[in-house]
Amino acid sequence: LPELFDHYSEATVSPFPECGRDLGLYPVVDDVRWIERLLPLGIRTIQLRIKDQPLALVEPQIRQAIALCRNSDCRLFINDYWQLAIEHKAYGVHLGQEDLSDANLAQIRAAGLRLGISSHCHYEVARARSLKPSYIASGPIYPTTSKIMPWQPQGIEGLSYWRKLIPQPLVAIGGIQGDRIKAAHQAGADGVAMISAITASPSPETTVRHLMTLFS
Ligand code: TZP
Ligand code: MG
Repeated sequence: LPELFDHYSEATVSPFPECGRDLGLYPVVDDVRWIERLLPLGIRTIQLRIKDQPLALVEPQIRQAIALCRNSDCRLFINDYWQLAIEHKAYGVHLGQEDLSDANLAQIRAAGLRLGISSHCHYEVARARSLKPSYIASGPIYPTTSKIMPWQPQGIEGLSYWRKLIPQPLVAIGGIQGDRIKAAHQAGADGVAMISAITASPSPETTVRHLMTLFS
């Protein structure tokens, strides 16, 4: 394995622009209305992850989200829709490994957008690393009901392991809520991404305020 990683780290592609290591609490939401709601709480990193909606509903949300986050100085990563992200000058794009062969990474880089890439296993971590993205997201750390995946939860031990192999900023994702943030942060995560802990909370604002205090 170490040889495999050395080989990948020799790739000569230029790196994507940096996004910093202070990613912090990283809500992943499926509607721009969540962004409107969470920005006033001081969120500094957020992802708009819209799945299974017609493009006519997606584009205006992306446009609005970009404008809102620019005004609030919040790093907005657009999931999947890299062309719209470029067109409307988003902060960054987030892609899964299944998107990497179709997306034009050179175009994303040339437009100055940051790139985050998901990874769930050795092969995916190695592939992500070779592309020198702005950050790599690893998971699922804990069991999650927000995404169906073939991978087992990796636990904090798995996260510590990825930390040793990933030089880029690292985002932990999957089943993270409450005090689990602390463990993920201590294991070296620069950001902690969450869907249901925030969007399924009976009181998302209270939850987010509390979660932000744990990330320090
Ligand atoms: N990728 C890995 S786990 C996951 C994604 C998109 C879902 C995370 O959602 P939750 O509700 O925070 O477990
Ligand atoms: Mg995708």
